[in-house]
Amino acid sequence: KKKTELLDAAAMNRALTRMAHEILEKNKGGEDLVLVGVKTRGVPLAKRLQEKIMQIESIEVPVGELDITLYRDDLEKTTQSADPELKSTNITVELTGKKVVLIDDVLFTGRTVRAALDAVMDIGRPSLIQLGVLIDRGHRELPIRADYVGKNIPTSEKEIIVVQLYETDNAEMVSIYEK
Ligand code: 3GP
Ligand code: 5GP
Ligand code: MG
Repeated sequence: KKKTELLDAAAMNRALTRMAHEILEKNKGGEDLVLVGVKTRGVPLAKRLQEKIMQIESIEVPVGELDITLYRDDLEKTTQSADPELKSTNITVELTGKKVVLIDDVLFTGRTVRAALDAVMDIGRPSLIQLGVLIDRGHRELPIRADYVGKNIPTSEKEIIVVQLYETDNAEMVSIYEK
């Protein structure tokens, strides 16, 4: 019920700017990169990174979308018995031979990313796949880690990170709630 602000708009923007630089540094530029946002909030984040990469290196990196949904009606339960499943994709760009950077808002158990990896590899054969997340809240249940992290926020199982973006929430803030 109690809400604490962790990142304001300026801090989020700085984190995303740094991530864009890190993506370009690690991949020696934007050549052959494809950003794939995981819906809902991974998509606007991927588009913002695309914009920043354009500002930094004047290269347009394509953005695709994956919709991966947890088939459970109870978001209270943190550890999942049900696995997230792919609902839809909107990736028109070729992935084979490309460097795919998956982008999501929050990394938690890693199960969504696992499903995203499956989906990407069904679509094509990337030369490599990396992961960028705005928030890593810990509690991994799979051997998955992010290459680019906006902010590490150690959480308890009972806490929820709320990510609000202008594009989806008419607000720009990351906060933490105690359930
Ligand atoms: P997103 O689609 O932008 O990722 O899962 C539906 C929404 O509920 C997600 O939005 C996510 O922000 C929010 N959410 C909050 N807490 C949780 C959680 O513990 N697990 C999942 N899967 N989603 C959560
Ligand atoms: P995972 O599959 O790693 O357990 O969870 C990752 C997905 O669930 C992400 O798409 C993320 O949006 C959502 N998620 C998990 N925990 C949280 C959380 O505390 N806050 C928000 N906003 N999303 C979460
Ligand atoms: Mg998400």
